[in-house]
Amino acid sequence: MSDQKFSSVERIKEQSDGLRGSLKQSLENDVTGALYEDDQSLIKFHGLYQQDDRDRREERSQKKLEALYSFMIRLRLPGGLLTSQQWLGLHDIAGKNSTGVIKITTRQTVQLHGIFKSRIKPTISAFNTLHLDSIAACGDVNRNVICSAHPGVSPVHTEIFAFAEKISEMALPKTNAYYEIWLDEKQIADSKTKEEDPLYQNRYLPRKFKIAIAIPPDNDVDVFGNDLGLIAIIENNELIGFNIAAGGGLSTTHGNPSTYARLATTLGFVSGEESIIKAVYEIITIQRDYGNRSDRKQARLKYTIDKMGADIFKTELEKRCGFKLKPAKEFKFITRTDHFGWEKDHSGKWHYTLFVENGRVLDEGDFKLTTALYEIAKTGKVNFRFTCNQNLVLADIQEKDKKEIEKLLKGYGVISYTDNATPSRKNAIACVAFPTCPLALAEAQRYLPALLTKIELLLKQNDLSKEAIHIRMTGCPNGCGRSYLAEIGFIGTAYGRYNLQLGGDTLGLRLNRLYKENLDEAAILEELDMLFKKYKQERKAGEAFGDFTLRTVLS
Ligand code: SRM
Ligand code: SF4
Repeated sequence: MSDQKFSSVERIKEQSDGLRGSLKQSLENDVTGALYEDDQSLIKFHGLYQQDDRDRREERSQKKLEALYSFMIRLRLPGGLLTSQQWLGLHDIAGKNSTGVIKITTRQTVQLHGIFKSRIKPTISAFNTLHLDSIAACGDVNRNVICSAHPGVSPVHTEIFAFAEKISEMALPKTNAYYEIWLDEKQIADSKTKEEDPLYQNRYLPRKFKIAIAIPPDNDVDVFGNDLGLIAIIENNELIGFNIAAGGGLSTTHGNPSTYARLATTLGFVSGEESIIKAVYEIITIQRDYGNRSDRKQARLKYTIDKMGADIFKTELEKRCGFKLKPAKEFKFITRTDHFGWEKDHSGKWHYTLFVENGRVLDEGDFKLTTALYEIAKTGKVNFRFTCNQNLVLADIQEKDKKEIEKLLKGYGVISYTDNATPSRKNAIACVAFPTCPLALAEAQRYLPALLTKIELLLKQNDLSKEAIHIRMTGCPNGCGRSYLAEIGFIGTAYGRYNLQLGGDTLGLRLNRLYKENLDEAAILEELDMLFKKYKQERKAGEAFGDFTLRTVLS
């Protein structure tokens, strides 16, 4: 490894003094809305991204003004849970410091956009009073640990949610930088020795690292799309351990054939809390030690595993763990769709899962979702749990409170909004893309709703309105909306143009494939119309659209 030419981010991490860099000085510099260049990389480890409003780039450049810089913050929220109190706080912070839109992400947390440099500290400080942080929500470390979202469906759900917390804690960087920079805590004189970080050392990971916990029969987390997937094995209502899968990732780069999407490889089964945490820890250390640090396009665990070979990877893991993995246990996924509407759990509490189109909580026209959720939070009688499909579960509602919550949901039109959305729309996911994402080549969340209206018409004309087809769109091939696991995946190639991917399954167990390249809207609709007609006429009984396209047009 020593003669490798490291990427520039490696130098930035290593010289960052525990992720401090010159962030303090960057913040104090009021000549620009931006940070110093190296700090733009470092701030990600603190859960923030520097962005600029791409809708206004040209106008600003014509006026010789610097780009309109602002920051996006992403909370670290293992398992995606907020109390009512925390939701109220989030609502206020969003209104005061950001665009006001709360964006539920595909990794079960929330992002706020449009925070000016001077408002970062007040934002983080306000979150801190709510016992919330954004540490390691981004950067070359373990990210938000996600977990199947349906609370209390079985008695062991709570026990499994606790694993998301424990793993997140275990994999936090040990530096105190976040507290010093954003919350004005004093640097401890001997912080260097106090901050020893055996997991990340001073080089952190070669790249981002993602962990998901699936609770069968739900695969709402798309567990095999993660660097590390844990599948809970439950027998006789008891959690007996987890199957462990490693090396998933859902990103590619246009024109770079050495990049690919990959499903995680199942390595085996582990039981006992200590052993499970140990196995997770050591998978991270292998990636730390063997991951590619010179080419960031080859740095994710999926490439490390393919380079090492899955068997050698497993042997190394067992050596580091000091125990052998047992053969993987049987399990069955039957859905990855959110359980919309009311559901009662084993303890008698109620949950209402509502549809939030592309995860955007806002008051728009007559549909005032922001206000509805604020009023619901004010009752103090619900918890808020985010799903990895960008939706929201109002959770843990007592029988005696259900009527009150239902009245609010009905009054604000949330129930009819959820009920009236077609199954395909409810399953759809779109990433953020324009105007904030610097990597976007095409629109996603601002465009998919309108495209879906046209697709719904085609489905209706073909008597397919009741089909719950998984349709996902991303503004570039990075795959933030997990388009490579969709039955119909749209991947942005240029403004207004998308690759059309087909053949994914309904459970997130199969990647889709490129069907047609670089289509504009008219071409997309023409292709889909043809495919829907064919599907209607030639499908086998019960055959899902993704299975059908795999059999007929991709084979
Ligand atoms: Fe992502 C980068 C948004 C889930 C793969 N992702 C970005 C950035 C931060 C752009 C950037 O680097 O400057 C986007 C910010 C846009 C904005 O303005 O908010 C962004 N990613 C998102 C979110 C918000 C999409 C959404 O609409 O929900 C998701 C936030 C998740 C979270 O809360 O942590 C999000 N990103 C994903 C997923 C899906 C998942 O993890 O289940 C993937 C594919 C899975 C994977 O990682 O393999 C994903 N994002 C990427 C990549 C490609 C990584 C790679 O291996 O090459 C990038 C670009 C990069 O890292 O260089 C990226
Ligand atoms: Fe941005 Fe691309 Fe991710 Fe969409 S998929 S949010 S365009 S990086």
